[in-house]
Amino acid sequence: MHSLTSHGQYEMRIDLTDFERNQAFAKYKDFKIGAESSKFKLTANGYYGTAGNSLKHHNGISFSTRDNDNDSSPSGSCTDYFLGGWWYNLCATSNLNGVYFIRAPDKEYRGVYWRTWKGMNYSLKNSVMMLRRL
Ligand SMILES: [Ca+2]
Repeated sequence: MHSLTSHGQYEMRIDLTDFERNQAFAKYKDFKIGAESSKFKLTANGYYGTAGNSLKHHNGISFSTRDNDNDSSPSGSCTDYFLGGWWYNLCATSNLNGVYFIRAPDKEYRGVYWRTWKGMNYSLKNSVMMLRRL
């Protein structure tokens, strides 16, 4: 992803679907993933769409996994709670790599969510991230 987005300008479109078949999208006109040395820092600017900008809180943040804590929480690791890998800040207003649930999450905020659309406790049915060169 870094290699791709470091050459030319890319946009990201994220399509979200809930369990009632409603859909929403978020599009970012300027989307980049930084080099490994930046720990794959996210750049997501130029939002427009119907889902709201739940990547805003994650813009400029490095990627964290369970064995690599790069979040903004000094006292612990967001991934200990959220389990998936993401650009965790303090910690997440979106978490598309969260745990997949068919019903409500077993713990608060642990599902696949996009706060500005369905809140943090609605675990989405489907999400698709699509990258396109402009
Ligand atoms: Ca931390």
